[in-house]
Amino acid sequence: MDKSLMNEVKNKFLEVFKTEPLLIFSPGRINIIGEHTDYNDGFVFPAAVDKGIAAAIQKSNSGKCTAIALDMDSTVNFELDKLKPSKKGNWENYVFGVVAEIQNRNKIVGDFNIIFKGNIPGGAGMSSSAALENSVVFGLNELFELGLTKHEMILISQKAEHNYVGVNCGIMDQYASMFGIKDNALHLDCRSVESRPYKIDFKNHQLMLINTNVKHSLSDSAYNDRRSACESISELLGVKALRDATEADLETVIDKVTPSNYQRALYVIQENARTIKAAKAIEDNDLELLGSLIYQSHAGLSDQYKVSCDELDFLVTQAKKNKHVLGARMMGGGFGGCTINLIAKKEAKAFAETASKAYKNKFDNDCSVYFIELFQGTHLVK
Ligand code: GAF
Repeated sequence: MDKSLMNEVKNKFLEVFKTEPLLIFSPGRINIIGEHTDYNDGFVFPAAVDKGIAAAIQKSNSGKCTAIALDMDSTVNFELDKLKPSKKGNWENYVFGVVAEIQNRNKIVGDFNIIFKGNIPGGAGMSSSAALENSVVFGLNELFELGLTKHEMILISQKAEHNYVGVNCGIMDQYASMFGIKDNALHLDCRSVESRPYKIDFKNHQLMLINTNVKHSLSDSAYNDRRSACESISELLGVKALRDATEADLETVIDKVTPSNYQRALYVIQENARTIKAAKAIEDNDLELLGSLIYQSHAGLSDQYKVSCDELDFLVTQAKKNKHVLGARMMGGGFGGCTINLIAKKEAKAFAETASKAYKNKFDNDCSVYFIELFQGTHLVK
């Protein structure tokens, strides 16, 4: 975690509100494999990272609440009994949504001030949104002694995203950000919302992210469309979620679904199976197998689920040309953001340079490379 980021929000808080705040760090996440499986009650394999949101929060006695997003140099004042979603795309929806969802659970929140700043660029697919939601719910839970469990807090964050942000997300991002364990990835069953930690030590290999630095605008609507397609196919199959279906089950309705929805459902069923195999591959330290599952995941996301984009596909193609990259795929919701690469440590820098050059030539835009550490979930910083 970046201490200077934490100090910056703390100092700003002291300067603006003249009281000592509670400090919270809430991490973003990566996901090794298991994409678009969470809202199908399936398996995912995320980890919290050392990048995220630093927040300073304290009660307010000014009769109103103030939230300041330092990154955006933007301040919003609001009253707790007049909450409603702000314009689509505005950052304050993450804050308002969390407060509103806490109130919906008949918990009483008093006036508060919050200042936050992040070091994950928005749109990187590393879930700065879940990190922000979790920092708000975690901070309010501490401040007003709401007695919420971590599981309750992540459901509040998720509902805030559904009802105030307008993305019908699954539970992966909020879970990983809240429950992250240092040096571990979490093999999460999104039905039971329980995970098993896997210590991640790939010896001579490591995970590296490359951010395309693009986020194509259809991402939110396409996300919601994919989710409804999955739900309608589950209904047709008479199962609770696609996690309960097999490829053979899907074949029985082949004439009743569009070819594109058939491919989408097939992708989910296959990705869920890959995620279970990946856990075993990590356990066996079989990095070749893990890498090939990661490449297969990208192919599915791009060709079957259709949530990739030219920039992501290009970076994965670059990775495939380099024998030191065992696996690469788009990460997160898609239509931009990062690729995650499983690469030999001693070749990582060289590949990053080659891929960056090629990317610049092709798109006349820079990509960014992140070496991340797996970190603990949302917590108070003393
Ligand atoms: C986004 C969502 F928020 C997650 O819930 C998950 O569905 C992911 O896209 C795709 O795996 O990050």
